Amino acid sequence: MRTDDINQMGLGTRAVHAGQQPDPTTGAVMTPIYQTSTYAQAAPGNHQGYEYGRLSNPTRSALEGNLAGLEGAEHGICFSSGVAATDAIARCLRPGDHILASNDLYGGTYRLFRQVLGPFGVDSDFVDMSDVSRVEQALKPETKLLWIETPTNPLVRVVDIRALAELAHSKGISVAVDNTFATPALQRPITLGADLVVHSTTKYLGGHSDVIGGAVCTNSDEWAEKLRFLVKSTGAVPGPMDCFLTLRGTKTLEVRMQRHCSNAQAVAEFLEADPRVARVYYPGLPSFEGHSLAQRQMDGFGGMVSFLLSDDSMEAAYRVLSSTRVFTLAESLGGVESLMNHPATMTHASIPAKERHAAGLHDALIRLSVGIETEADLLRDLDRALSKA
Ligand code: P1T
Repeated sequence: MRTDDINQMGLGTRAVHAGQQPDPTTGAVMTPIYQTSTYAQAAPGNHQGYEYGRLSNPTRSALEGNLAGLEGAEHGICFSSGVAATDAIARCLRPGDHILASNDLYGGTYRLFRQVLGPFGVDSDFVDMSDVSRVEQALKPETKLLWIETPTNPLVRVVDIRALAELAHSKGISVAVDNTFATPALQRPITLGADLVVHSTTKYLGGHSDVIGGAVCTNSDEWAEKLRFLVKSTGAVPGPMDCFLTLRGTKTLEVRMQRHCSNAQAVAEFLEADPRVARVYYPGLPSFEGHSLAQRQMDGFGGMVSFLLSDDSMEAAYRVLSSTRVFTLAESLGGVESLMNHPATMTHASIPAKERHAAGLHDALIRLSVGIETEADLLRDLDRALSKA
């Protein structure tokens, strides 16, 4: 199918076909794993578009085309992990530049900005981005990059991408949206004004918890050129097998997300109605602060649910965290299987407690990545675990 035709089609069709062509040498319908580090040249510089595996690889190119197609972007650039994708964007800044980021965000992004980039003279601040006026107040003359996560990790706050992109662009600031939680099946930040969309493809895009990867999608030729230069020069590239696995995952993205969303909605409603639970964080609950914005901005509310027990002691949280049978206690999210995580000691431990608390992240918060298992089994599992609280 021609690229122009595919880009006019629905998300499910793009998930299966974007970036995919039968293999030109054999007709193989599925993109092969081109497990090679280098490519033969007929004469110096006379090659078929591929020179060396760090620069490019046909399996990676197919994945890049697929992700760009899903995000409605001109360019897709793949990395060896989500943090490598984030790092590449941040490396385009210079000493004295400033990043303004969500105060509720993946702990590894905080660690990268503060502990890795800080010593190189790139400053960062973290603010509640669900409030546009706070973002406006926190911008500095040196701010060059607005780093948005929405829904945020782990409080699933919803941030108005369009409003923040307008604000940032009026001051010449680039806007990156980490779309890992929503995926392009539920939210397409480029259509809302973002310059860069970032993914941990480790999560919903891969979808099966068997590969680590990252990606950036953009319509900007300038950003794409800078990022490809960094891929070549710093080498954080995914292997062909990992690209193949991710490509296999993206084909079922739309149907998986539908099930993640319906299961998460059921889990959130179950928890909200339970007296053993004090507070539920899920954009699909009408009682949740970001609900109406999520309805406007997203095509579904996602698979991530966080909650706080009525007994908000660490002991009670630990009892629940070690009592489930279907939910597995583990870092990460977005796979077909349900996971349970304790942000304060696991995914967000690198954010100092004072800053976590200021951002509203309670030490006893439990985060769920709701998988695609049978809904009743998930509810029964949570009910039993809550009885241990
Ligand atoms: O793990 P990696 O592929 O490098 O992706 C980092 C990353 C980036 N952005 C978001 C929103 C993320 O959630 C992550 C990774 N997060 C977890 C491992 C987690 O359990 O939250």
